[in-house]
Amino acid sequence: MNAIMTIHDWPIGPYPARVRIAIAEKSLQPRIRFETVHLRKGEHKRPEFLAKNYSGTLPVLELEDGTFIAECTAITEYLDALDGAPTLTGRTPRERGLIHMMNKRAEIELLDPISVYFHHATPGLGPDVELYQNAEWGLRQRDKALRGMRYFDGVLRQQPFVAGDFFSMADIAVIGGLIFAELLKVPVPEEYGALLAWYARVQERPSVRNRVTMSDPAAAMA
Ligand code: GTS
Repeated sequence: MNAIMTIHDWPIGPYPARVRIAIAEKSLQPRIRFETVHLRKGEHKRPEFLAKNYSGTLPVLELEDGTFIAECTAITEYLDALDGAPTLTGRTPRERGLIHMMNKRAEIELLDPISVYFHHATPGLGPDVELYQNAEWGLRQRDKALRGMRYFDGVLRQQPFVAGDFFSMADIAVIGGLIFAELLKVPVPEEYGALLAWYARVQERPSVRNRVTMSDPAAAMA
């Protein structure tokens, strides 16, 4: 019997989306249960949750033996390695190095800046959660994310996927960034045609298309 794992989750969140996509790519849905942590109520900053993830962020993977693994990259690496046949994090040392680099670059140049924009230059998660905001810093980070989009457009002019010839964890990180940007109405500029074409293509993958309905968000948010 395969163990059931828990994802501590926010169903519509862009970071949790990364792990939901990885779960579907690996066909692990039957082994996962989702437990919603209400970000807008600040549940992720309470001591009970901080004991699971010191950083106070979602998602967190809980293994059946009580181990907690936080950070999308770490969770994806764990899930990808489970069946001994990695598809998302690379098989050869070269693939693994390139995917890790591009995944990190997607976080540094696109996803994390757009998240900072959300928390600092928009109402974010609301006044009870956003205890310190710096709008100027947030707006700078939005500009950084737009520069990141230009960079990834250039990458995708050269190759079909973010880290090379196949869909990987690095694509999922850029998808997370574009999901976040879409939610905040920061569109990808029209001239970034390669990025837009890639995004249209990856959105056709069932893992990306069905990520929110993977759990039952209506019930989870009730
Ligand atoms: N580096 C972390 C990771 O990769 O897992 C970042 C995770 C993260 O920022 N998650 C968001 C969060 O917990 C979830 S969401 O914004 O995508 O819904 N944010 C809450 C907060 O207060 O920062």
